[in-house]
Amino acid sequence: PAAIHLADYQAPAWQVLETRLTFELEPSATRVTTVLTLECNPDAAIGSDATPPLVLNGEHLTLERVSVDGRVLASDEFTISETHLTLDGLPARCELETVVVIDPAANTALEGLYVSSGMFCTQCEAEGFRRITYYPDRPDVMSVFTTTVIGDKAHYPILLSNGNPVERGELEGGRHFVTWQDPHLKPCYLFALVAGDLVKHADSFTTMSGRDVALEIWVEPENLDKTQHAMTSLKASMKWDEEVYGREYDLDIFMIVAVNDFNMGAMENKGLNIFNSSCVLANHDTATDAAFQRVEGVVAHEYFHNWSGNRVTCRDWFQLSLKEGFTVYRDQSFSADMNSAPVKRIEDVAMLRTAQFAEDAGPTAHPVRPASYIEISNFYTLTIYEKGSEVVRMVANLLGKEAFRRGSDLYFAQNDGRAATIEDFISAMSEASGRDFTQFMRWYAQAGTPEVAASGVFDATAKTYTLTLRQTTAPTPGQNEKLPLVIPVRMGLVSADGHDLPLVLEGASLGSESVLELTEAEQSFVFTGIEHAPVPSLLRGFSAPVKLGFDYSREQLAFLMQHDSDGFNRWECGQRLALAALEDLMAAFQRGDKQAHLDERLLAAYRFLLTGEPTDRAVLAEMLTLPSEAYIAEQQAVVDVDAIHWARKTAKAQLATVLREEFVALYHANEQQGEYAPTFEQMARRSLKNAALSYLMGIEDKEGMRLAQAQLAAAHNMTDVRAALTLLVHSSRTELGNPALKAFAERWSHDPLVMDQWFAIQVTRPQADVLDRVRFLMEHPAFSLTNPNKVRALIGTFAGQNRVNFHRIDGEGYRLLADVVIELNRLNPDIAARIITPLTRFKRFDAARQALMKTELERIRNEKLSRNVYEVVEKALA
Ligand code: DPP
Ligand code: ZN
Repeated sequence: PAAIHLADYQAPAWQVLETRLTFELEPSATRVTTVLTLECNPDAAIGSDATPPLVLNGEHLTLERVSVDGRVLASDEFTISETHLTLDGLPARCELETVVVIDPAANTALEGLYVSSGMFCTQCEAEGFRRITYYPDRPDVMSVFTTTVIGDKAHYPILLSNGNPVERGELEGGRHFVTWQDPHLKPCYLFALVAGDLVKHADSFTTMSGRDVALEIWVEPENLDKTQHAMTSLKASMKWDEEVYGREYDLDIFMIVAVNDFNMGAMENKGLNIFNSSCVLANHDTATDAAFQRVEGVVAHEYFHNWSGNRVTCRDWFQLSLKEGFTVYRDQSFSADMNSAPVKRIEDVAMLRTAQFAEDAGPTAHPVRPASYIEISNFYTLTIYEKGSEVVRMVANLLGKEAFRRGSDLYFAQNDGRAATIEDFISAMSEASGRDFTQFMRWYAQAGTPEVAASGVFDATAKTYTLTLRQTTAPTPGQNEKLPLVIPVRMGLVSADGHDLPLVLEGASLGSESVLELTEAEQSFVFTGIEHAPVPSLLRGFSAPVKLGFDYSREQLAFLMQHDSDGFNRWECGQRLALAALEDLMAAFQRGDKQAHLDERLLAAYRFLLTGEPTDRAVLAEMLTLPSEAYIAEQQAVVDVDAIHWARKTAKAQLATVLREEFVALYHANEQQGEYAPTFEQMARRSLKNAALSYLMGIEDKEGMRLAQAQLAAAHNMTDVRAALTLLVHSSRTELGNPALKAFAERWSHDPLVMDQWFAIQVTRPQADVLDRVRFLMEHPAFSLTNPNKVRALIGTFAGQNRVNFHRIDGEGYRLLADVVIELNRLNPDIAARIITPLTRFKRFDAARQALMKTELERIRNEKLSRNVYEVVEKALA
């Protein structure tokens, strides 16, 4: 397969003025009749009357008929291949009709039109529409769509598509139809169709200009009691986007449909969002607090796309972060406003620094705007989404609230109804603020995580503190030379009594906090009027997506953890202190010393957290969580999974032993009172309580055991049930864990989303027998390789989160994953290419593991590979 390059972009030769689709639904043979009103773009015409060829994409389609302006074409009047339909010599304006037959029931790739739990649904982004009909399947071709859906009335009483319903009626043979009209220009990746036996949760929203919008969440009947949170989140999102960005909804109806088999989290199709059921369904019996927050975030994300993505779309797929980075930034800001803002920031940064940094340091590293790809589905990545969001966040912070809002207003005004580029976004920001973004644009072009080395010198005589910042970015595949970026470093200087000192830089008073802009490879900043040596607090709020190094003593870290005025940095300094203590234990493990003691300074810091002034509960729960194994691994030159696992487990046990009474007290202080509600105050209490329980269970404390069993039996809500069940199943006490698992499965076998949790709990068991359990569970009736959620819950969770067992030195974990990838490569290439990720990171491990992982990658390479898996494996082995 060949790569596609951004540099080769050419505007489309033909536009589609109007698209009329008719679907005659049958699971194994759906007929799609497409009428396109086409117009040749004036610049593309060859000479005065000759038109360029019309090249339409189309895959897995059986063509029945093509006609132009009412005349059926003979088979020598067009060219057809496995991927294209080409017509020559068309009039500059014409009407093209095609009739194709497709097989949705056999579509296990879940792209295009497919059947899930007996209903029809679609996923067209990025290039699924070409599996539905012949079409110029590229985002810069925008058209109005009219869609008629015809289906059996008994099986498919509900027929949905984009826009507004304009006509419906009965047909012979027990069939009926509905016609939908979408007046907004859209590219075909935003097309959607749903047909099934569904029920709706209906509500309404009055927009800022006073229009009533019907809101409908469509689900299978048994899920109707899991839709309230999504509806509440949707209304909050609509309101927030009006208030914060001035964006109003633009159709009379907004629909969400929950689907069980879905590759992504959700999809922002115009007026008809289709959601993975895991990102929309939640009630307190079946979903954890984390799931509630995911629902809120994803509902907001997809809704926000109505402007950042749909009204203004992307010119080509290289610009994907134009809509995704911006929309993630928007949903992160929304969630911060709805919940605890510092905790939201901590969670987002923790994810970025483990998963995205690892991606940016691995074989598939790519810029936020890639220069080339083989399969675009492989580029729905943490870099495009999360790093893309960090880049927009830097723009927002550099401009300040008001200028950023002027910039976004201008961007929407200038590009409404257009397919835009990242330059269009940045130029609106520049025009609105007067700021020059020339150098800043390197963030979009350069892959890899920049490292900023900071050092400080205090001069008692001159009363100065000189902070020197040096930036470097390591080479990434295909990019050896890296240029200096614009790195905003928000910072303060903290005095010995814990206060921010007034900052004076080159005679200018900056207040107690400043944003230094590092633009060169190395720069020094001299602060004057400093009487005593300060402790610098750097990169507050994680003001840039970089790795910042400063040679803090552990005393300084403990000090900042208590005194930094920036909540994010208090957490960050606690994490740095914990990391240092964990690295001591890892070193002890590596020299065979299993008696090593945890650094007293970390114990003291924990004692301070547990007994000091009560602070924000939600932040406290984060601060009481040791860095994850994945984050610790990210900080090592060579990852030693066993040392990391042992160190973290040992640190937890020692903390629990010394601070047992405090953890018991913390548990009781945060026990549930009253009805469950998905409020962040309640969530914070639950996470604190369950953090305490987790420490107690880390030493299999008797009282902890009793509390866990009681919490499980009380079954007050899934957050508490799952936490208790996980701790019991992960303990050595199988006589407690096994019956609990069995009872749980009996209670919940009818609910696929709960069974996904049941799988995840078991495959994260740290004990060595877990691999047999994974293989055993793959045969369980509730598991299915064709369902992406099951694959993620069982295989993805095992390979991604059970690091000691996935990286077993006998290579069995690797073999298991490779076996699954090989099967999925045929069934669902998109999921196959995602689930393989842990194997591609082999360079981070010791030689023995590297060899084992490479062997499995080579075994995969010997298969007949999909483009998706081919691209990832080739890059990994390059
Ligand atoms: N549906 C995916 C998302 O919203 C891709 N657009 O990010
Ligand atoms: Zn998105």
